[in-house]
Amino acid sequence: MPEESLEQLCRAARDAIMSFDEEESVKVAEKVIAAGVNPVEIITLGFTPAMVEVGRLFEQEELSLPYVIVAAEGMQKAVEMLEPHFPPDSSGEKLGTVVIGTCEGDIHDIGKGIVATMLRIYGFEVHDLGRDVPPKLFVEKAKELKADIIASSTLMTTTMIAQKAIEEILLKEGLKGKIKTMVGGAPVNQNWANKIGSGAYGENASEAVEKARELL
Ligand code: HCB
Repeated sequence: MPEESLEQLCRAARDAIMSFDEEESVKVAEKVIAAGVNPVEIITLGFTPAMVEVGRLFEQEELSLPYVIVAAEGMQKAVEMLEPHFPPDSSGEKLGTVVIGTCEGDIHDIGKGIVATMLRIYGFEVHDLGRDVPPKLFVEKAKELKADIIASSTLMTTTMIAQKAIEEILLKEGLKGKIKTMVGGAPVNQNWANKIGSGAYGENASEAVEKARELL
């Protein structure tokens, strides 16, 4: 069977997510590995835009929750399979250390996972604390690991407050500005970052890498 091109595989990744077929997402990941195509391209140009589209359709009430769950699980499985095949750090040197996680009360972690992956690929040492992470833990871990940046993610308006709490803890502990912060997630924007005094806002994973570099 001839190897599939980057374009064909991106289309297959998008189709797998949009057809809510978890097994198909796994099959696409297998094809990507077999073809030796850069998996990062498939994640950023194939899976991610399709997942963003799923989010848009769900918000417009054109999709119900079970579809979203299947799409999300398919994407997560594919990313897990592709991760060991990522190219080595492109920079060749460690740029800085980042502690990343999804804020307390929030279990959405697909976007956070993509940001963590992209930061690693571009030369950051990344410690992913997972999801439902209390503000205090972000700061404790950043101190323990001598991290340069705390990157927090939140997908719900109700959990955005945790990002403000991180700034308050840093201020109280005299660490504001010493440990930089970056915020992200669908309800977050630059105004929110300015309002709470965060160093940066990342609209997507590529911008998150750019902003993290600028913070150092
Ligand atoms: Co969920 N959910 N959900 N959900 N969900 C949202 C977020 C709503 C907006 C949908 C809606 O109602 N309109 C909504 C929140 C409403 C609000 O805030 N007011 C919502 C809700 C309410 C809920 C539940 C409460 C539903 C329920 O149980 N009734 C529940 C949450 C429970 C909880 O957290 N305690 C829930 C559950 C789920 C799942 C499990 C079905 C699934 C999550 C699976 C998972 O993550 N493991 C899910 C999903 C998938 C979504 C939507 C549809 C898509 C989110 C997503 O993955 N987008 C989302 C609708 C939406 O966002 N439009 C909906 C794709 C990724 C790639 O984009 O924005 O996450 P992203 O990340 C980007 C970007 O933001 C940036 O880079 C990423 C990559 O480009 N970025 C950062 C992200 N983090 C960053 C951090 C940085 O420092 C820098 C940049």
